[in-house]
Amino acid sequence: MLAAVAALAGTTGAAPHPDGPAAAAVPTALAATPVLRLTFDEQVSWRSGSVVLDGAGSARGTVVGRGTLTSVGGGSGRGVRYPCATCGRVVVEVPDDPALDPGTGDLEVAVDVRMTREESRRTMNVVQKGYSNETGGQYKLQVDYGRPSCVIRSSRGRVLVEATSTTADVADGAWHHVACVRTASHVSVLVDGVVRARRAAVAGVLANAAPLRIGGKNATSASNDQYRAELDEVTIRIGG
Ligand SMILES: [Ca+2]
Repeated sequence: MLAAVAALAGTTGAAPHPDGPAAAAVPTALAATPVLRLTFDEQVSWRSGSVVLDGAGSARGTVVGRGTLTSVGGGSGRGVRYPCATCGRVVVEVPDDPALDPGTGDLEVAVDVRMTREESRRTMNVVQKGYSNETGGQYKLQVDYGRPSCVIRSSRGRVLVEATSTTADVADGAWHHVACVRTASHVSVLVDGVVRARRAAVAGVLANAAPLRIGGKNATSASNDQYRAELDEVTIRIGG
């Protein structure tokens, strides 16, 4: 696998150590204006059917499922608490929009998360567009057992990047900014602005007809990988 990665890196002119933290010239976050930003700054409770506004006050998402999202002190302003382990399943769905599909371009999926160790003891999908078998591909940011990881599936295949080190652990009860960044040559997991895992991967076409879902893959399914902690500031950026 490493040889394959090196070969891919060689074809794209990437740094000589594509998986190492010393790799240079790899953007770690996109400067592009967000195509979506959900701030959760309203101090309300969201139930099934509730509308979720973006940072400009426009309706962008809808709460789906059986459960309640409650307002909490957030990573910036207010944030939202997802249902506890016995409190139902719920996701925020943002309808499909071509603006949320990177095509062959750069992509950043970012979110602030806060969870305790106990809350972290499960697999949790935080932000995703598309299922694993979705026509057109999938992007997904998840936190499994307190460690963030990113899945990017495009016309060039599926890439899973897991941040497994203790430095990437986000289950300490504090807010952490987690991001998945895809560039032309790499997929990276960032925690609080620091690259904690990275793999070389040539960017393929990623564009699907699925909604963006926040907090789970499908609220109607028991195997929802339901998020059961706090989150804030869901941000999607697409670059050239
Ligand atoms: Ca907020």
